Amino acid sequence: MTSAFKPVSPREVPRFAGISTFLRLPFHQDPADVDALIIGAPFDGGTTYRPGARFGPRGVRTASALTRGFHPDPDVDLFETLRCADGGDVACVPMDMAVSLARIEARVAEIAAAGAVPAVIGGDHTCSLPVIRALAKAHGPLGLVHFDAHSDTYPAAWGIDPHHGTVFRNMVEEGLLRPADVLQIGIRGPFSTRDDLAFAKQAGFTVLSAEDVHRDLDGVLERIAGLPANGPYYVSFDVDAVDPSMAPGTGTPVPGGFFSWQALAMVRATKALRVVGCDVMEVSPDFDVNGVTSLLAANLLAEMLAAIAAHRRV
Ligand SMILES: [Mn+2]
Repeated sequence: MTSAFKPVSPREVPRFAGISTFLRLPFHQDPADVDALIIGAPFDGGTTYRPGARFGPRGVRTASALTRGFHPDPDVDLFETLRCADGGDVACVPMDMAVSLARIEARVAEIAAAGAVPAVIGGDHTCSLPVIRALAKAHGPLGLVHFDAHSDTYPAAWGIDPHHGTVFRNMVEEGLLRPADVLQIGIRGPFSTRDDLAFAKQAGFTVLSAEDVHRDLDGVLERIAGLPANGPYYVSFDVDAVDPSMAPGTGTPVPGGFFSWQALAMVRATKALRVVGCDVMEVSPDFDVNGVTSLLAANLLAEMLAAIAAHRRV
């Protein structure tokens, strides 16, 4: 399939030249023309510790210039399978969460209505809430593969709910998820209290720690691939799931996380699922070192798209 919705040829325009779009894709805002539309959600007003994820979309776009389209595992050429474009950023308002989340939801609703898959670059994890609100309206309740150091099912903070640590509880309370088909991976302590994971477990989530990944990655890959296939899924990757030594550019780092190769392998395993939307969140370039976090985040999002392409091919 030949399509205009693939990266500019690096033999015509060097990878370091031009205005940064995700994967050097065309900037194109109409989701009706593509299979996957990448959008930025530059909002970090739900952050409880170090701010800066509002700069995530810019950082990830710049770092994505070196990412290529053919993925040997799962043996798929992303751009021959999916027409992709960079749809630009949602116009978030830094000091107005309600307006920002409403605008993200409206944009994702447009993308879903056009039959395209939204791939969202955050922004803090609050931004996943309006994405899943829109997708659940379009597709019904979603299963979820959620990579994170934190369960993000925690209580309000300073009277504010939602924030970036509440959103997966909010989604359950709003009926947006199929809790039995939710896998949280990478969750680790220390926690604030002994009961921090009580909500997730009572809701019916399967919660796997980073240590579960380190001890038995193959078992975790099987858990992902073994999720019930009947139903739409969402993949959400908080970059703080990865160890801070490999992904320091984030707001709430926790030691003991994934190696980058483990993260990529787990994202690849989502090719078994029908994924209707995905995101990479919490990249905060001002805390990064030589852009390593943005580079990994760009590759994680590209790997999510390749997994979607691989799923559609079979
Ligand atoms: Mn998170």
